[in-house]
Amino acid sequence: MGRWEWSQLTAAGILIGVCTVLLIIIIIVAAVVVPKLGSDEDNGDNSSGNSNLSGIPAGSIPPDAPSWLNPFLWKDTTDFNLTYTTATVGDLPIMGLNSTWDDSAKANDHVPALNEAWGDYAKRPARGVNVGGWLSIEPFITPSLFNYDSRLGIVDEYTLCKYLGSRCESVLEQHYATFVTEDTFRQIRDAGLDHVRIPFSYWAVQTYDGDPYLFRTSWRYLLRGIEWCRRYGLRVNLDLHGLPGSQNGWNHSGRLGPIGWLNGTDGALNANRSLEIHDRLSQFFAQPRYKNIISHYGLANEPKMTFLPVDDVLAWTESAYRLVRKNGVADAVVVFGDGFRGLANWQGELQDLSNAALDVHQYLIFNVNQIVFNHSAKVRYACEGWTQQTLQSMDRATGFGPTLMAEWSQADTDCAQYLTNVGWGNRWTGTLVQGDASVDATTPRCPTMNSSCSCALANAPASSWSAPYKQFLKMFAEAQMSSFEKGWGWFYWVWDTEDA
Ligand SMILES: *[C@@H]1O[C@H](CO)[C@@H](O)[C@H](O)[C@H]1NC(C)=O
Ligand SMILES: *[C@@H]1O[C@H](CO)[C@@H](O)[C@H](O)[C@H]1NC(C)=O
Ligand SMILES: *[C@@H]1O[C@H](CO)[C@@H](O)[C@H](O)[C@H]1NC(C)=O
Ligand SMILES: *[C@@H]1O[C@H](CO)[C@@H](O)[C@H](O)[C@H]1NC(C)=O
Ligand SMILES: *[C@@H]1O[C@H](CO)[C@@H](O)[C@H](O)[C@H]1NC(C)=O
Ligand SMILES: *[C@@H]1O[C@H](CO)[C@@H](O)[C@H](O)[C@H]1NC(C)=O
Ligand SMILES: *[C@@H]1O[C@H](CO)[C@@H](O)[C@H](O)[C@H]1NC(C)=O
Ligand SMILES: *[C@@H]1O[C@H](CO)[C@@H](O)[C@H](O)[C@H]1NC(C)=O
Ligand SMILES: CC(=O)N[C@H]1CO[C@H](CO)[C@@H](O)[C@@H]1O
Repeated sequence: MGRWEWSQLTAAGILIGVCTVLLIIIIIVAAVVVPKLGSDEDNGDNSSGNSNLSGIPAGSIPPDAPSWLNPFLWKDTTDFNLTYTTATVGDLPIMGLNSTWDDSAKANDHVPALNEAWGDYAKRPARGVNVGGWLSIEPFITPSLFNYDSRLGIVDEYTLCKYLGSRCESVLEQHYATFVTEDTFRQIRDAGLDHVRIPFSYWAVQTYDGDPYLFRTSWRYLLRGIEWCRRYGLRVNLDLHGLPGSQNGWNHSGRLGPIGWLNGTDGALNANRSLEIHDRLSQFFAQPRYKNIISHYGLANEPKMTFLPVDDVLAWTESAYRLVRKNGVADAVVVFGDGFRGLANWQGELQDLSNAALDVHQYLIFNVNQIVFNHSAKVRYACEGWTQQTLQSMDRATGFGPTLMAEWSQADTDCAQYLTNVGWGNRWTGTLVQGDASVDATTPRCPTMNSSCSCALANAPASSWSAPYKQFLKMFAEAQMSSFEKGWGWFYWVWDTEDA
């Protein structure tokens, strides 16, 4: 996380055998182009939208068309079909999509084209990356969006849009249009990857009860992103990252605070709303055009099952699974989060769901007893610990069975700006005080565990990193890929951050 973007993993050099098995060489040739926020679009728009779209007469759009059907109000019209249509599937607009599609592209010569079967993920694990911080924003990924006086308490998408009010639309659309572009997917393909996980949140589909979230604008960017993946032969893992009420109370669910999904007064209502969201999404993504490209359909990112009643989450997951299949999402792997409850606890749970996979997110920086590992201990744990966990989970006798790692990183510290939260310190230097003693870190948690713990190295420009440090990063990544390829594969977190 933070500075540990995929593109900094330059594995083109000598392969070091960190695990006892042969490692897979991933040739990274990507050079990151950092999208700059705040620049003006040059496609003829003014502050409120496009006033001149070539080929589209203004009169072709009814004056009362809602903004999501009116390209004259879109900041970016590249590659969208601008012909007006009110057609929907699952009550979600198809506006912007072309009628035909072409699934003949393949990401590289080692994987099948989209219109050929991928085969068994246990034999050909996914190698992917997340376009995180794009349609579900996160302060550490785009700190410039959260650059306000701390007294305003702007810490997540909810508080940001609440503060911005009607300006939320232009700020977020500017971000959607620039943070991820067609070139992003081309670079992902060129980096040797074959899958992309796209996090998005429920307000792409629906908003409720005075939600401040920007309604639906992210929907068309999601659809265009999928089309761009198609162009480069990349398969897509759809990741519903924020659910009504918040499934984990973390900032990246949209709203930091109490969990309101399956908990609290509106817990059941929010569970029902989440099913309604999946009812619509799965009708939409059951269309033939998505059959080959949506390889993974995610139900809920990181439900906090260490707090939520486990049986309620399992029952919700089963209902969502059956709904999605009933609506015709037939081929995609249906993905659900491990809920941080320990992989062994999944043995015997939900095992009758076919083509479903457990999603585990592996990091060492969010735990005060693991972040202190020195470099060799981190690599060792990534090799041994995570191989053992993956094998245990993949075996239906000792775990759930199919298991993938849809998030992991090379992060060694939690030093990046806003990584823990806007305004909070970090574990590394022992400055993380959040009012909960069970997770606070008030003494330094770098390997020396004393006042020499510093963020200076981790936060320095990559160009200043030493050769041994870069070698550690490479070995740490290779160890993880080796472990995760004993399962159904992996998705690096995250492709890009603003300061990369
Ligand atoms: C800006 O675009 C809007 C929407 O198309 C249009 O109504 C308005 O006249 C334009 N304003 C300027 C100054 O071009
Ligand atoms: C609209 O755009 C077209 C080409 O994209 C250009 O030729 C034309 O001059 C523009 N009209 C106005 C009023 O800006
Ligand atoms: C849709 O079709 C138009 C016209 O052929 C094309 O310019 C555009 O690139 C297409 N969009 C996508 C996402 O393929
Ligand atoms: C653009 O959308 C319209 C309306 O849905 C459709 O009739 C047309 O075929 C689409 N154009 C292309 C190039 O796919
Ligand atoms: C569960 O909901 C209650 C009532 O809204 C709330 O006070 C509590 O903080 C929630 N629990 C968590 C862990 O968010
Ligand atoms: C949500 O609740 C409503 C009202 O009780 C019910 O009609 C609907 O079937 C529920 N939706 C789902 C997907 O369970
Ligand atoms: C790293 O940590 C391991 C386990 O605590 C220890 O055995 C090893 O000596 C340490 N290595 C260095 C270089 O400090
Ligand atoms: C921190 O601990 C390390 C290893 O024990 C030691 O070498 C170093 O001098 C200590 N630094 C300070 C400032 O105490
Ligand atoms: C308090 C909180 O929710 N913090 C999380 C905010 O999101 C980052 C990732 O973007 C996490 O690392 C924090 O734990």
